[in-house]
Amino acid sequence: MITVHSDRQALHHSAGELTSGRFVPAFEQPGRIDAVLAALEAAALGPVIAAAPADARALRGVHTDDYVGFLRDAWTLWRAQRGEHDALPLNWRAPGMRRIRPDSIDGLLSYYSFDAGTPITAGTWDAVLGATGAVLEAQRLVAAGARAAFALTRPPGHHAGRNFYGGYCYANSAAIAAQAFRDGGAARVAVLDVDYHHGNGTQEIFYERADVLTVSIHADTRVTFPYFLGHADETGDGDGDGYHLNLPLPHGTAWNTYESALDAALLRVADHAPDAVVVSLGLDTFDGDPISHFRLQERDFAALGAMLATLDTPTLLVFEGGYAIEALGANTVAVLRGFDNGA
Ligand code: Q9C
Ligand code: ZN
Repeated sequence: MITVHSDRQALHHSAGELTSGRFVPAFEQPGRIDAVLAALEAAALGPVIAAAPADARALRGVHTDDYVGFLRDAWTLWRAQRGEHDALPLNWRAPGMRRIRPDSIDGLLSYYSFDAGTPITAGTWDAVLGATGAVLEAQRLVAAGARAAFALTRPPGHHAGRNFYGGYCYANSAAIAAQAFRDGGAARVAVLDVDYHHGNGTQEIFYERADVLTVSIHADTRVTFPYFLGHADETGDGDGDGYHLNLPLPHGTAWNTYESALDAALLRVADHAPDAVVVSLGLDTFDGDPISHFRLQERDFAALGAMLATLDTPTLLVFEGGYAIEALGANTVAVLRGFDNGA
């Protein structure tokens, strides 16, 4: 397995985040990538390459021009008005309020975000361009004939939609890669999201399209972030009707239940007959994850990787969540090894 990352990704490091009413050290932090890189190296899993950053235009296949402009300019505007500390929004539109784009930076943060747990820092934009460069380099390798590649990217992406950020995500790397496969001639693409959290951004981006099937296995959003999407009755709209599948699972889910959901997901993906598969690979389904409530073990991640390989389709694995830093490297290696052994 070849791994692609970017040194720029480390430039996004927030002082902390608002969680459960407290300001705490950020769970989504640069050490996550360092831990995985160290484990990949120790396991001699294959080549690791550092990609060049992407150009802002690379986001435009998936994100709106006004949103990309906001991401590019947000820190500069914030620093000028508010100072060197991380930028966070404080309020959102309620029903009955209007979607008018504000002129002030505080208003713009509110306009483009959906939570207060996703700070914009001095290095966020550079890190996003780094992650986008990495995922597109990995996508090119797969499009050029590699059986699979692993984009070791952060910040993660699957909560970011066409014109919004949240859930630690700013640009949707998996969606950008899926669109790149389409642009490169793939007729059908599937995005399979195995992060603990529902991939609301990916769902939103492709919801009205039949060419990109989206499937998400996640903690039931009746009890878990992001709450307002991810339910089993969401199956796509318009041309995309029937081309989205949500498989919500209860807190406490362990491998036996998870495996059944993964089986159903893989059947749906295979039925789509994709030319390429993009996996949103969150490792926060791990038993020891500090913000999640599933019970997967290291051996289960190996089984997950082997099951992904049974699709026998060119596969791009894109790193998403996973916050148990001490186990993150071993769990990631387990998925990639499982995949390689199953391929
Ligand atoms: N007390 C990803 O895994 N905060 N994002 C939840 C926990 C948001 C996770 C609050 C979690 C977002 C990519
Ligand atoms: Zn997650």
